[in-house]
Parts: sequence; C-alpha cells; structure tokens
Amino acid sequence: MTTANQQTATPLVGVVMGSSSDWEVMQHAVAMLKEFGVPHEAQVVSAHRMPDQMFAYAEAARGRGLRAIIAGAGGAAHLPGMIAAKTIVPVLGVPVPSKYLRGEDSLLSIVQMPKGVPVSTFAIGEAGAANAALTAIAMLAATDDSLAQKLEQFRLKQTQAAQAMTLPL
Ligand code: RP5
Repeated sequence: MTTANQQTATPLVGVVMGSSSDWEVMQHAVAMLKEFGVPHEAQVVSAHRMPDQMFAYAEAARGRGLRAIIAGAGGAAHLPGMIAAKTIVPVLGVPVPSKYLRGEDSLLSIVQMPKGVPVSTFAIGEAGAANAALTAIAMLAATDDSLAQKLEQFRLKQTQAAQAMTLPL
C-alpha cells in the first residue's frame, strides 16, 4: 500500500500523516472524502523526519487552495500542531494508535494545544479519521449546497439504520 502523493484534481482537503504506518487508520479519512467526491490529496509528511517539507507544505497550503488539512500522527504527535503553527488553514488532528500507549499519547499530544493556535482533535483511530473527513466535508458544505445535500443523506441513512435495529429479546 502506498500513500505517496495521492491526489485528485485541485485538492480542497489535504490529508497528511507522519508515516506510511499511519495509512491503515488514515485511509478512512481518504475513503470518506472519496465517497463524497471531495477533491483531496494524501501524502506522508513527517514532523521529525522531514521538518522542512512539513513547513513548506503548511506555508503553501492556503495559496494552493486547501480549505482544511487532516493531519494524523502517533506517539509524540507533533505534526498537526506544527502544521497549525504555520498556516491559518484549519487543521483537523487524528491521533493514531501507538505501539505502547495505544494512542493515548497521540491524543494528548494533539489535543493539548496552547491557547491561540487550535487543532481540532478527533477520536483515536479509524473513527477519528472518518470524522475528521466528515468535519472537513461539513466545512465545505457551508458554501456548497450539493455537498450539504449529500451530507444530509448520509445522516439520514444512519438514522434509518438505527431505527431498523432490533434486539435479540
Ligand atoms: C509517528 O511515529 C508516525 O505518525 C507514526 O504513527 C509513528 C511510528 O512511525 P513509524 O516508525 O511506523 O514510521 O511519527
């Protein structure tokens, strides 16, 4: 599986992650963006192994038309916060489960941003990745009626699925 420079035409959402090992989780953000037909890109940008590229990515983001950046990382997860430090494009942080602390370290590293430079932080793992994408989609839907309709339908399907649930009584 490769995550190198996946891109659709003129991306509105950037998905970055600290390692290709994060892809197992972060692919759920990309899958959601694909499902909604949102132009996006996905690539590895490591905070501690490629800091210069990380800054370049963040600095160029707004000028390239990105409206949101979904950043996933595990362990001492600096990536979302450092990207947020270099751009005013909203950053949605996804804590990736780590080997020893199961992502609690990632979550606390991402969520505890000091006042002034926010990172919207999501649940650890797959749900967080998917919900970060849904939040980016909701942000875009504020000025895109067709996307808003798709989002309403997506929610309606979940309502109908819950209403159809039965218990083995
Ligand atoms: C972080 O370290 C990455 O985001 C990843 O979650 C973790 C482990 O990276 P690898 O050693 O698998 O490349 O930078």
